[in-house]
Amino acid sequence: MDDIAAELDQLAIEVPSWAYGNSGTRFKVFATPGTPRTVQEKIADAAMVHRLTGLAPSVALHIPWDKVDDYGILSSYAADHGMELGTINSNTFQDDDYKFGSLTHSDAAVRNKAIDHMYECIEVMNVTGSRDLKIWLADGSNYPGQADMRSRQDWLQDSLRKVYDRLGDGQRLVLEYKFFEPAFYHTDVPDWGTSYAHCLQLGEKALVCLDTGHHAPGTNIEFIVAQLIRLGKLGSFDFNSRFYADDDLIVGAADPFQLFRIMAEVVRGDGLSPESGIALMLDQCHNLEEKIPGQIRSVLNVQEMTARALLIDRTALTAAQESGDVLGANAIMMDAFYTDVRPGLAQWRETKGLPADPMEAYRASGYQDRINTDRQGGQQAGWGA
Ligand code: PSV
Ligand code: MN
Repeated sequence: MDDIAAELDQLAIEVPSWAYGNSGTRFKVFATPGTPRTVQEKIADAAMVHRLTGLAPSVALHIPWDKVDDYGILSSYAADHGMELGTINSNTFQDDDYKFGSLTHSDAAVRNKAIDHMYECIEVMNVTGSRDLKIWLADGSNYPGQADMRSRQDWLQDSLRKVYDRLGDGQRLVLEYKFFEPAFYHTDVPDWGTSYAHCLQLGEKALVCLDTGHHAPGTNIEFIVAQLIRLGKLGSFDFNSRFYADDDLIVGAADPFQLFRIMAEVVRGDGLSPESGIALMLDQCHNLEEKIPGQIRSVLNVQEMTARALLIDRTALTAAQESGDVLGANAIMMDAFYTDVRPGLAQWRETKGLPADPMEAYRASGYQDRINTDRQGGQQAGWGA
């Protein structure tokens, strides 16, 4: 562990404000006691995750779910809790006007409304000091012939250009892709190639956001990671797990080996350092499990798979690859993957004055009981859908 401690220290994961609110499926949203009613309470919960793990110093906001009158006061509130406000997530998928699209809509008035929303998000970033504006579009169509897919690409580039030109120094736009849902026939930004093409046209402040849940089964996601890092166009991750579609489950829960392989490419591409500019975010929902321990488990999963990825013997791997030693090379990867890093990470935490077992420390802290008692009345925060 000593050999990888310096790199491990660099790991910083951004948690999503919406993970602390209620969420569910279109069938039912189960509420939990203690759920935040305000963005301040979400930030307080996120701060608890960071206090116990030392891994999650920033929290991403979603506008309008986290709308407040004064973002300066909100930033100070976050700072008082040892947190920073991170990526600003735009939302152009819950307004009736966006039924047939937002930045890609055939009607310029609707496109302008969506562009104005992006401007509003940039205004928020100007106050919070956030670097990234995240754009995910629900835009698409359900039936062949329903929409002019080709024109929509042109409208999309025009709209994005207007947003891009509004970005200030040090600000960036990250364009997320998703292959389906809510549109079922065609999606306007379905894959990394489409996102990359638009970002390339826009310029260096536009980068791709890779949500691990947004690929077809069997997709080699680590290849996409390697390619985007190689091209200098990987802006951020939205980490989560999927079994079937966009399941938004705890990262590393469905397929820890896949998370290991992804982190191996991040490490291979020097993507852990702040200078890489790659934001490691979570984009998850906790439908059944308690939310704060769910987030603790998530950041620990990322740390565990990162540690294993850092343990890959790169020199030996390169030698095996170059000598055509197929099984030898594979064994080097598997040795790293099968290494139990949990005792080493517990020690790493103790050297930093953190609890050796953050899950247990949360249970023992009494925080959940406290918020269950304190947070009475008001409207519990939810996904908004
Ligand atoms: C869309 O499925 C998405 O991944 C986008 O990042 C949204 O902003 C987010 O989910 C909402 O949870
Ligand atoms: Mn996402």
